[in-house]
Amino acid sequence: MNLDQNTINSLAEHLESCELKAHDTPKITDEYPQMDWEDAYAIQEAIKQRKIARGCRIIGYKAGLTSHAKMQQMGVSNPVFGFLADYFSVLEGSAVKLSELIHPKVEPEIAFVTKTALKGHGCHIGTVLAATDFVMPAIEIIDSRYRDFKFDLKSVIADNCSSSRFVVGGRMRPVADLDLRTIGVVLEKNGEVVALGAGAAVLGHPAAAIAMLANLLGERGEEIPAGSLILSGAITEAVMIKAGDNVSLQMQGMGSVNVRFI
Ligand code: 0L1
Ligand code: MG
Repeated sequence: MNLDQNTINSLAEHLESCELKAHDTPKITDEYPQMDWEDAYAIQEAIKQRKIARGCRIIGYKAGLTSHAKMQQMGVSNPVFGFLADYFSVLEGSAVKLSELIHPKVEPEIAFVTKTALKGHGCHIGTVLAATDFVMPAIEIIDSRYRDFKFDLKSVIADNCSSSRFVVGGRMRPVADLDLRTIGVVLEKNGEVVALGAGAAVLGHPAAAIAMLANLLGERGEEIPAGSLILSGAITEAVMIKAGDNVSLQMQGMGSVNVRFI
């Protein structure tokens, strides 16, 4: 690690305040170019601890930049991982207020809910599927705190991987009778198709993203608890939205989920 604990805490406070007040900021590596990967995850962890101290519950995790489409869109080559706090969850049918966000985008994802804990090392697709209670369609609403989306991977990790909101819906499906690689997804905005793809866009199999996350957490002595919700990463590139937009995600065999923005 290259940053001391005081710097980590003050960067966590800064980034969380940007999130809560919907203010943007230059990427933090401009001021701290020496920041390394461990520092980046330590800042994310400090943001998580700030939320827990205020009474938030951590309900799960997310994998990001897991598809070639997203990696290409962002100009990076590795997945990243963040956490989901309780208030990130938007109930289907309610509206997301754009005044609470900076410059949000939507992404179609498969959400996994675990029935047993997952702990790396050595997790693989089979371990993940065995620990999965059900999967369901999810729309992730990402909202990077970085001005004009000018960021690098370390700054993104520190910023909890642009986590902001998500909505799940459609049908809960057990994984035993699904091939998650071939599940087709269609994302519509205001009735027009804006992105489409299949589950295999996420690292060849969406469960591979969950396995990577479990293995990363395992290195730190942590596990994914039973009952966690995990967003496995965008199947397509992210799509910008504005007030008045209605977004609908259809996932083959899993129904649809909708969200509107005001
Ligand atoms: O969910 C994700 O794919 C994380 C994206 C991080 C970068 C961005 O804000 O697009
Ligand atoms: Mg995402």
